[in-house]
Amino acid sequence: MSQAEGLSPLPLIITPGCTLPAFTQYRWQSALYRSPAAGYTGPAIEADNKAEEFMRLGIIGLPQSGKTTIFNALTGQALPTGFGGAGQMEIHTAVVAVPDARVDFLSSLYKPRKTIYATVTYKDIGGLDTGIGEGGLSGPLRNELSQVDGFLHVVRVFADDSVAHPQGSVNPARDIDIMDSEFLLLDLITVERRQERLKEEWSKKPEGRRQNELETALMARMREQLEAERPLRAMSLTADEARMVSGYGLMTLKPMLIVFNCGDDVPATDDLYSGAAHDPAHLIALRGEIEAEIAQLSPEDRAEFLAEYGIEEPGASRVIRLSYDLLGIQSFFTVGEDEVRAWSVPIGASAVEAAGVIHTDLARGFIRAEVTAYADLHDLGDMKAVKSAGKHRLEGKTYLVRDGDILTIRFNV
Ligand SMILES: Nc1nc2c(ncn2[C@@H]2O[C@H](COP(=O)(O)OP(=O)(O)OP(=O)(O)O)[C@@H](O)[C@H]2O)c(=O)[nH]1
Ligand SMILES: [Mg+2]
Repeated sequence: MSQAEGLSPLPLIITPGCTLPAFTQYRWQSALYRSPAAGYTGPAIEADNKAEEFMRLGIIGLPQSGKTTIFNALTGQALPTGFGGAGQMEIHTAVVAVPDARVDFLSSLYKPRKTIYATVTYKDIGGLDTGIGEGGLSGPLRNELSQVDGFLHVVRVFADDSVAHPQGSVNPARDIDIMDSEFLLLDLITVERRQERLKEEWSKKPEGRRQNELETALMARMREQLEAERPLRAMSLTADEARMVSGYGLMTLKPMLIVFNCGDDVPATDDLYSGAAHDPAHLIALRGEIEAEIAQLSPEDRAEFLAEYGIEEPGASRVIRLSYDLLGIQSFFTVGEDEVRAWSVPIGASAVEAAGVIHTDLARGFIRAEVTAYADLHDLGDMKAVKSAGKHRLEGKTYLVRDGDILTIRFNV
């Protein structure tokens, strides 16, 4: 088996319903209606890419699993690795441009003054260990965990006698279970506290009883789910329900990508995990140390190195692609001589919502969206050809944006 084959495919275990569109949807709405930053006077296109709102991924895992190594691989940083923190909280943050060949093409076509890629924020969150679920989680650490939109759980697979394993042996499935149980326990505590609170409020706030009843029912369902040792992300919640709990920092509600940190000699990945708690589509094997080295190389050296190790695509790109999928996000583009730019919106976003991501004024004064599919522009070569082929459309507010749409918003404020 070649090394490239060894990296994939991952085990096929079918788990129903491990994504949570309703939750993503709520985050999206809260971002959409945020007003522009105070004192903002620049042109519409200069507005912050609100995609960062839903693309914050927390890298977690047991001590010494390779979190910082993977962080380096994903972000091109060269932070020191190795045991230093002794289980203490240590956070590193990096905002990374999402590589996208479509943006490269559009940029070569329009030759804009600026080319802006979508971004994803990675946080290396060190400090998790066994026992956190029993109240051993500090406030600041809980805050960090609450604020990310999803987790990359780094699981040690590499064998190396010089790196101590906190559990004494390498056993990926066990380590996944450990972190899952800790998070289940944390959520159970959160839900129980909320249940007590709701009981107290019942008599104190008669005016809020209707809402109280709705939430009490939801908490009972969540408790049942957690007691059955199933993550909350596997429940189906309505947008209202997701909104009710969005401020509670429920850990198992967030989507999670399992990252197997493999050593040089890639092991067979089939028997790394066979549980039902994770969607097989959300498991990925990376060779952390090598990937971190690759991320330090110049583009030319990188191609050579990848070929040498039989790696078809750097892990960083694969993780980003999976993260889009994990968080239910897609990209659309705006083009012009001034700027070619990628924007991210949740799958299911309408044209007016997409306009609002560019600038709230565009949503407010929305008239129509001019829409071209990236593939049509790519195949036909330029916008003139697209138009004469009848592939350029006008769409209204409720049009559902598709991945790769090139949008021009007509608006009037
Ligand atoms: N052999 C080998 N060693 C690795 C690999 N990935 C990480 N390591 C080593 O494992 C040790 C821990 O890596 P880190 O990236 O610091 O792990 P961490 O999870 O950030 O550790 P803490 O933050 O201290 O919990 C370091 O000595 C790394 O060099 C790998 O793929 N192969
Ligand atoms: Mg670390």
